[in-house]
Amino acid sequence: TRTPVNVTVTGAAGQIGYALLFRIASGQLLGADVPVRLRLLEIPQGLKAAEGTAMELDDCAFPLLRGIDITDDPNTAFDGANVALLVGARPRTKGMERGDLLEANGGIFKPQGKAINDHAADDVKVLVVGNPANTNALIAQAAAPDVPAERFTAMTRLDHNRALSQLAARTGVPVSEIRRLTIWGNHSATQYPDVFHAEIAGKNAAEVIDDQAWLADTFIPTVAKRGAAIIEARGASSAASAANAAIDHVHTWVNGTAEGDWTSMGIPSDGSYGVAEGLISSFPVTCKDGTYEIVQGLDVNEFSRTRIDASVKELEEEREAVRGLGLI
Ligand code: NAX
Repeated sequence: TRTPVNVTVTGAAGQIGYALLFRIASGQLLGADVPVRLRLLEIPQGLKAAEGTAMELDDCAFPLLRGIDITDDPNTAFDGANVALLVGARPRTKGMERGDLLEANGGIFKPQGKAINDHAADDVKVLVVGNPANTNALIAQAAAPDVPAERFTAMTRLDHNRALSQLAARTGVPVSEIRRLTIWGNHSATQYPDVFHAEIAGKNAAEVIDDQAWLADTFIPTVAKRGAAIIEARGASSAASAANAAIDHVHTWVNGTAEGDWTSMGIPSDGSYGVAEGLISSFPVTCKDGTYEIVQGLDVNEFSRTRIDASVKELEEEREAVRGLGLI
């Protein structure tokens, strides 16, 4: 029998954690034949709720679930971790400046990065979901010099999926017929969902839509502000869709992208497409055998260039800010 894969989830008692853990335990993260062991990391105040979730996980009698450990110690939580989902973060509260937000999150992601560095398995793959996801991933990565930098990724798959769904609604074509969409840049309001290389039922998406005003004034802001629209409607931030995107991100990373398609992941830039090296920025990527590669050679038109540059500029500012705080 296969040895279980250790999956560490931080913020396990939160709302994304609640939507995520059952899907991991049922085999949807890694595959229906891959046993998993869960490690739940919470802050002390969250431990009791995490224990409650673990009781429910037990009560599902998932055949693939080989154990659950709950802890408030990152060194224990990341011990032997093969997959690390960093969901818990410090949310922005009223009156909080960006510097305060970055500093508070530095206090979370720096020690977690160090614990991953010192204790995780050699093949560890890290996905940061907690916001500001790209810069939190950068902080964790900087604290883990012994782990290959490309193992630290940030989630833009929810933005990718939101964009797919908006295109499907506009064109009446099912999402399964839409390929090669790209989210560029930061997981923030400056992100850029790019349809110029996308295909809708085999035809170029920009030509099918043929309405640049709709792209600029409706599509892009709808995707970028979808998180706020969910909060407005639901009275709580996206949880099940965020958990779903985290499942998709890791599943694709491990099991690969479909032939002829690609996905979007926040990954350390190698300088491709003029994105400053080292920034964790979203790119079009293909995945195979547990590794990913940036899709090369795409033409970037004027419309796209301006928007990619604006989002990358924001990432550079965030990097400068965390440098100034001594977090990287
Ligand atoms: P919740 O506030 O429901 O849960 C967060 C949990 O993290 C809490 O249980 C808290 O106790 C725990 N936590 C805090 N600090 C911790 C630490 N140092 N170690 C371990 N656990 C810790 O938030 P939830 O709705 O689950 O969202 C989690 C994060 O995902 C937030 O930062 C949110 O902004 C972010 N999101 C990111 C998205 C993305 O696309 N990248 C989309 C959804 C979501 O908004």
